[in-house]
Amino acid sequence: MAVTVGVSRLGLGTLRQVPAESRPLVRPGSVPVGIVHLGLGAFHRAHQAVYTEEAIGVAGGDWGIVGVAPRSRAVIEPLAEQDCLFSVTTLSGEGSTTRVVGALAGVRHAASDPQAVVDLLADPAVRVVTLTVTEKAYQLDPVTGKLRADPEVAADLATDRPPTTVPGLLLRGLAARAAAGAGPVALVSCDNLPANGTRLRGLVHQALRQARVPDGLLDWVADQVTFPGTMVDRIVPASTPDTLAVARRALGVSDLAAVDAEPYRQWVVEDDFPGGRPAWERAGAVLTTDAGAWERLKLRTLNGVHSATAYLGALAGYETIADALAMPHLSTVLRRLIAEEVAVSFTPPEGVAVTGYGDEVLSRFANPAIRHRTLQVAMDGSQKLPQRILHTVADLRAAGRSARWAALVVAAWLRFAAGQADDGSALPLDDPLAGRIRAALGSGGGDPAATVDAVLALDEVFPAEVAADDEFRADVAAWLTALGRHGVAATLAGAA
Ligand code: CS2
Repeated sequence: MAVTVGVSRLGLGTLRQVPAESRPLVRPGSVPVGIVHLGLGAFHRAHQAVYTEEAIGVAGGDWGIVGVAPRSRAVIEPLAEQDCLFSVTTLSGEGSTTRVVGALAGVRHAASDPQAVVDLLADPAVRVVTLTVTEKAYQLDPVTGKLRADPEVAADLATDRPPTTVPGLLLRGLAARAAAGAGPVALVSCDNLPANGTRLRGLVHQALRQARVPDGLLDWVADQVTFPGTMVDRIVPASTPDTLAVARRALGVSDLAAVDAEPYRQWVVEDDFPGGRPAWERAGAVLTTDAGAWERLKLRTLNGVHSATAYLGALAGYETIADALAMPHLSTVLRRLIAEEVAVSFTPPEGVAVTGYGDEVLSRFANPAIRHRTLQVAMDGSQKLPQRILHTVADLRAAGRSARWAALVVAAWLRFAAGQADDGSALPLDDPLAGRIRAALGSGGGDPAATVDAVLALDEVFPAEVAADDEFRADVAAWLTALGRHGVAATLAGAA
């Protein structure tokens, strides 16, 4: 991305040019490291980094973050050039505010220097490791939680080569930590996985067994490593040239690692940190003994409805979630999905009405200042749909209820995956299972019922009881037929 000539870059040396209200809450570089974060994407920068900085600002603590980019260098260079400083612009219909965050104490690139990451994980100063690596990087089968038979993971676990995968990095890091006697640590998944703490624990334990490490290491992990579950929430679209332009105007210097985000944020964290943690509650996080109900609420309502909006919106030709939501009848259909299906599929946290939460979610999606692309939310559907939609389906059907609106979301995903919008333009299928999804779609030979049967047979995506459910399959096929014949707009008009 172009740097505007004549505008200096954000960094320690230029901070004093930044308006006082936009400067960091902590003195950058002054906070010793206590956290390693894997996954330096926009979400981490606008979520955990902000909570951590605010917590340190109020309550102190040695909780500086070293951010690790597992693969891409794209964000490493700008952050390194900017002394690890970046800004978060909070966007609402009423305007924006921009603030530089000073919580990052260092950055590392795992792909080019995995040993540096292993060394960090073995550093006694590090007592918390957080992750936002996206669903697919866990390499877990979304339905069963089993570690996938991926050749890269297998090579990481079976050999001494430098680790290239998240399971490999964690395993090597924990082995080094145990060997160094570096003390207990919490590994905290902040990805939108179901029961993310339990999944991450499962990943580590499976990796340990596959790698055939000495029993001593298994015992050490059981004794010294915790896996608190979390619910994370903030809408943070991928940064664009506009993001950088808004940040530059607000800061007076250019920031090539800038992110923007909605005003809302939430973090519910299970309080199981054997080596301590930042006072995140002082920054508004909820510390609890069980985040499960919050996580289900958020994955099924917010993320489920997000995916629904993304697939229907992309098919109907809308570029952003906010624009898609304005299409006639969509919000009526989404409200019915929430009230008639999501809300009755699980027990929400005490005192929370799912329909009220859903209304708030829809108004957040409608924030006109957030240009969240439908295609961004649509990607990796095979990794997202189980926890966002299919668990809802399984619970509804087990209770003898209809899952007709959820079937519409699955049909929209199938039609999206087939690669053509209602106006005939091409839609990209960005998904680790793209090849298998395409093959299943192809084997249906254009017949909706056969297509549904073939795709629902993908057992990494569809729980067996959902795939075997005739009524649900018929609902999906009926929607797929309607979407194919009439397109999204007319299908919604007929249904709402
Ligand atoms: C979105 C999420 O990209 C997606 O799939 O549904 O990233 C969503 O914006 C966040 O989970 C909001 O907390």
